[in-house]
Amino acid sequence: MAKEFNVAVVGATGAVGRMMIKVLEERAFPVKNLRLFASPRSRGKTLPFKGEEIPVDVLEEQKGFSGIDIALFSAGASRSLDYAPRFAADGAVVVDNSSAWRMDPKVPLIVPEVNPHALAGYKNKGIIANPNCSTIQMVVALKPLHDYGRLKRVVVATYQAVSGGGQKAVDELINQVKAWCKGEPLPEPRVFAHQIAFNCLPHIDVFLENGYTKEEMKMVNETKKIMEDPSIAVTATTVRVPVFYGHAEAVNLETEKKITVEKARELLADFPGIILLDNPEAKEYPLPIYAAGRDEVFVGRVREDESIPHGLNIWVVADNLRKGAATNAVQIAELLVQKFL
Ligand code: 3JN
Repeated sequence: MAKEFNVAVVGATGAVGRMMIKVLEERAFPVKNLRLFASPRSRGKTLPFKGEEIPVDVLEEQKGFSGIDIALFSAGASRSLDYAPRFAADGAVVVDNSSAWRMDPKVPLIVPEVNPHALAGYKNKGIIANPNCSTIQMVVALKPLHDYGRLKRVVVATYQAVSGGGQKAVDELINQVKAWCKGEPLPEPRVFAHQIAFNCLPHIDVFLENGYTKEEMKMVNETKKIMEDPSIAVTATTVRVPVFYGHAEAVNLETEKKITVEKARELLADFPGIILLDNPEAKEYPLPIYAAGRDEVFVGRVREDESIPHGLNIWVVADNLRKGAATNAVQIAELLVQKFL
C-alpha cells in the first residue's frame, strides 16, 4: 500500500486553515491521521474531513507534538515563530503560510511550479515557507517569461480580494453592502482602515519607513528569493478592492531579450499551473469570479509595452485562498512526500 502520513493543520479554524483541510481531501493527499489545532477561542469545535468530524485541539495546551509527519501552519506569524520550531523538534516538517520564516536564508520559500529544486533546504530547520498570496500568482506567471527572456524589472499593481484579510474582512464587506442596499448608514470599518464597499484602499498590512506597505515589500523581497535573482528590480502597489475571492494583478515587465506577444502566449500556455485566457475580441480575459474555486493561475491581456523596447503587460488572477495559500501549501507537501519522505 502507498505510504500515508500523519498530518496536522495548525490554525485550522481560520479561512486558510479550513481551505487547507478541504484541499487535502480534494487532492486525496495520503493522510493516515489528521490532527487539528487552533487557539482557545476554538475550544470544543470540530471540522469535517472525509465525512468525519475531527476535533480541534487547543494549541497552547499541548505537551508536545510527536507522531506528526507534516504540519501545515496557518496560525499567524507570531505563533509560527513560537510553534513551528517545536513541531520540527518533535519530528514534523512544517509548511508555514505566514511571513515569519519566508526571508530566513535557511528556510526554503517554495512555489512548486517555480523553484521545486530549493525544497531540499527544508532539512536545515524542518521548516518550509509558503509565500504571500500576491507573490505566488505573480511568480508563476513570471517564471516562463524569465526563463526565456530574463527579467530586468517588474512593476505590479494588485487588486486584492477581502478574503485575504480573513472571514471578518469578508463579513465587513457583506455588512457594508447590505446596509447600503437598505439605505442605512454603513457600519464603521473595523478590519479595514476605511469603508471597503464601493471603494479601493491602497493600504494592505502596515506602512513601513520607506513609504511602502509591508504587503508591497513582501512582493518585492519574496519574488527575488523565489526567482533566485536579487538583481531583478521589483516595485509594487497593493490595493484592496471590494471582491470576495481572487486577487488580480496588472504586471508590467521588462526583459533582457525581446519576447513577442505570440511567444509570451506560447510560453505561458505551456507552463504548468497556468491557464492562458486571452481572447480580447471575444471579451475573454481572467476575472476573479472565474478564478475563485480554481487552483490554477489565470493569465491574459498579454500585450507589448510599447513605451520600451523589451516590455510586456500581463493580467494575472488566482484564488488567493487556494493557489495563494492552501493549494500551494498542499502542493509543497506533495512534493516533499514524493521526493523526501
Ligand atoms: O491581505 C491579503 O490579501 C493577504 C494577507 C496576508 C497576510 C495577512 C496577515 C499577516 C500575511 C501574509 O501571508 O503575508 C500575514 C503574515 O504572515 O505576515
